[in-house]
Amino acid sequence: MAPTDQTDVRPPATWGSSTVHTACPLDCPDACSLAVKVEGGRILEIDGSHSAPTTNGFICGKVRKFDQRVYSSERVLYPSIRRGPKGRGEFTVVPWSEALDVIAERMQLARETFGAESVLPFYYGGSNGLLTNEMEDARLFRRFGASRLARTVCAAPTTAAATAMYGKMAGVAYQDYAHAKLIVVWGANPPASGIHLMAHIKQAQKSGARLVVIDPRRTPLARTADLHLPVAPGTDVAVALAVIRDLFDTGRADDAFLNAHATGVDALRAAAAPWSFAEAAETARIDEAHLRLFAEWYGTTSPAVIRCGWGQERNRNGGAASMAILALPAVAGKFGVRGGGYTMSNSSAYGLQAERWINTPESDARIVNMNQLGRALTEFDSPPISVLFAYNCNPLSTMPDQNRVKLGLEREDLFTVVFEQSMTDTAKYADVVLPATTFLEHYDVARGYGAYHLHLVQPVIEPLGEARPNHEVFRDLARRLGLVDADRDDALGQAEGLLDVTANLPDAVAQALSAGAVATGPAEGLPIQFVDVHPVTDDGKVHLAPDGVATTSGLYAFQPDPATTDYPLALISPASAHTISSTLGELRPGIAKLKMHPDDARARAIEDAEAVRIFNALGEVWCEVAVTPEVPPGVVSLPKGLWARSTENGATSNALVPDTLTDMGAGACFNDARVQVALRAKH
Ligand SMILES: Nc1nc2c(c(=O)[nH]1)N[C@H]1C(S)=C(S)[C@@H](COP(=O)(O)OP(=O)(O)OC[C@H]3O[C@@H](n4cnc5c(=O)[nH]c(N)nc54)[C@H](O)[C@@H]3O)O[C@H]1N2
Ligand SMILES: Nc1nc2c(c(=O)[nH]1)N[C@H]1C(S)=C(S)[C@@H](COP(=O)(O)OP(=O)(O)OC[C@H]3O[C@@H](n4cnc5c(=O)[nH]c(N)nc54)[C@H](O)[C@@H]3O)O[C@H]1N2
Ligand code: SF4
Ligand SMILES: [Mo]
Repeated sequence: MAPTDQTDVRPPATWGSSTVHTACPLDCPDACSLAVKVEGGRILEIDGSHSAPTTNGFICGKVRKFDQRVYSSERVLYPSIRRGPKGRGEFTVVPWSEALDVIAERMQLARETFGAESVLPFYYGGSNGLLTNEMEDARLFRRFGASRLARTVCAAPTTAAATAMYGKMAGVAYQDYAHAKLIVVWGANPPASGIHLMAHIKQAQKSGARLVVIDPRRTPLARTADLHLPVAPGTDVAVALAVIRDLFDTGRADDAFLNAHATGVDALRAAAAPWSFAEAAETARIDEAHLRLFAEWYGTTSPAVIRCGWGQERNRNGGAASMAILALPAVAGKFGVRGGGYTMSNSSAYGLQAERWINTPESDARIVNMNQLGRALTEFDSPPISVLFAYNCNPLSTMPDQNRVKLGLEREDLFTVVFEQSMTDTAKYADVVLPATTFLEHYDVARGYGAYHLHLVQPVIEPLGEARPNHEVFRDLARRLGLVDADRDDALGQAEGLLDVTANLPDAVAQALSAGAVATGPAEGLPIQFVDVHPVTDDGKVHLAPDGVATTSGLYAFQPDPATTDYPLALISPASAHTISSTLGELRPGIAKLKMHPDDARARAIEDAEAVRIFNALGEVWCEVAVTPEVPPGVVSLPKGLWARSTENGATSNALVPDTLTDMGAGACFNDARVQVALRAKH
């Protein structure tokens, strides 16, 4: 079907052939290389290719079935305008030109009535490559003067910690895990959330490496570990500091390394001093002997690598925890050898910079923290949010305090645009819905934040219906608002022209991209920390007690468990193998299950598979229960990324998640909800 407005996606050279090579830009550390079979312009099969080294021809089940999402009856295919009440999801199809005219008018009206800050762009873009997030959209909204968004929903505390301490130094490559003798997987669950690390962990295990998993849940990975520390959510800072104290006490701290390469050693040592093994084990609700064993293994084994994830950051102590974990390899002197050090996010490894391309300075408009969207929509009044433009994001499903977000979206005086691929829970609340292409229909540049991959995403089929890529739509809207650069407009109309962004890349990377190859690594070969890559701090050292780091509780501070007698259980909502955040949630069958420990179930006379109500002062979720020792007593777990349809009452874990912020980075506290659970009579 021909789009009604101009389109500039040119079929790639391989168009019409049976297999197109592309890459996966979804919010996953791995950024796989893909081989997609097409016939008659339709996707037949999506599989891994061998061009990216760690993909090695194999991908996850989610993306293997991504064609079901592309061709789903819930795909948004045409621009449309709301006809029923907000949230009902009833729309009338209109031409692109009409939809964009209406949006431009409403944005102008909002600016005239309340000022430009009353327009709020709302995006995250985790599943977008470099060309479809904070590019043409950033130009438009900066030039318009819209409110700025703090993109804090994910990795805010870890980024704050890694930046202050190491300047986001590049991490240990997946392949180099094979060289480690001790692997610590801390707050990460790679069998679900970054599967390509697993082959390298297994290879190391075969060569005799030990595996330690630090995770409240007894995950399948934890079951294969030599040691599993089922820490209570939010207590990692105590555990890491106890190990650091022990390293100093036993003389296993690497003084030579610390003297040469670190600052803030005394402050860290002082912060660790109160954390005896006994104190930390009691705080984290783990076995003291196990904690001692971990400290001994970590203090005496090399190469040792820590895969630090994001599970530990999503609570009130997330920044302190991430800092204490990142301090470990410095104190213990684990750097400087292949397979030693840490991996957190490698997203900065290529030094990519879109600023030159955006060619517009940041405005000084107010900054809205995305984790407090509900508050912004319902409480801000100087000016109020009058236009919400959501894209690359599904906030009703993925942001904290869902009921407040919903209240905001229900406001009759709010004009909401949702630019989407699927009729998400958020899109149902839109006044105007715009259809977006998927990564199988547009150009992008995918960058791994775990695996060192950077490669071209190219369309394998023509856009479905009237779906259009972000840059086209934002440019068209900018043109209507008189905000385009006359001299760049045409060039940027070409998908190839958009790849001009590669002009900002280091030569080797740009060449690899334009040749359709995969750029790997920030250095020649795979980087060894403190040999090939170094802290990107002012003095090139690791800062164990960085000056000026903003924390609400103090460096390495532990804030106690917020549980109350009314709400004694900690609710966590980790990544599941079925979705990427809420993407693909439309394909999830059945009602979600809350995992609960047998002791907690018994205390509430709840049996496996019964219908339950999970509640706190913010809301409630109706679903089923799975009674299992996989979660420890006092902790319950629901999957991340559920859509309303996956529970009996349409609310998901985020209806119970407070919009409080983490100690550093103003991040979201998804794993810090406290709840009660009760039996619910089945209808
Ligand atoms: N299949 C799949 N893959 C994904 C995603 C997805 O939704 N699905 N999401 C992607 C995104 S957006 C991200 S940010 C990454 C996240 O990647 P991960 O960090 O691996 O994922 P999470 O599931 O958030 O957290 C990992 C583990 O932390 C545990 N955990 C929870 N609270 C704590 C705590 O206080 N301390 C410790 N030590 N552990 C804790 C959880 O039980 C979980 O097993 O994954 C990406 N990959
Ligand atoms: N309870 C709980 N909630 C969580 C988390 C948790 O651990 N627990 N994790 C959080 C984390 S780590 C993250 S990163 C966030 C992610 O939260 P979101 O940013 O909301 O991510 P998704 O749910 O994947 O939604 C992205 C949407 O963007 C759309 N999209 C994709 N590409 C394009 C495009 O090119 N153009 C347009 N216009 N649209 C596009 C997709 O169709 C999809 O609906 O979720 C957070 N929410
Ligand atoms: S979601 Fe992750 S594992 Fe799956 S194809 Fe994409 S990059 Fe690979
Ligand atoms: Mo994330």
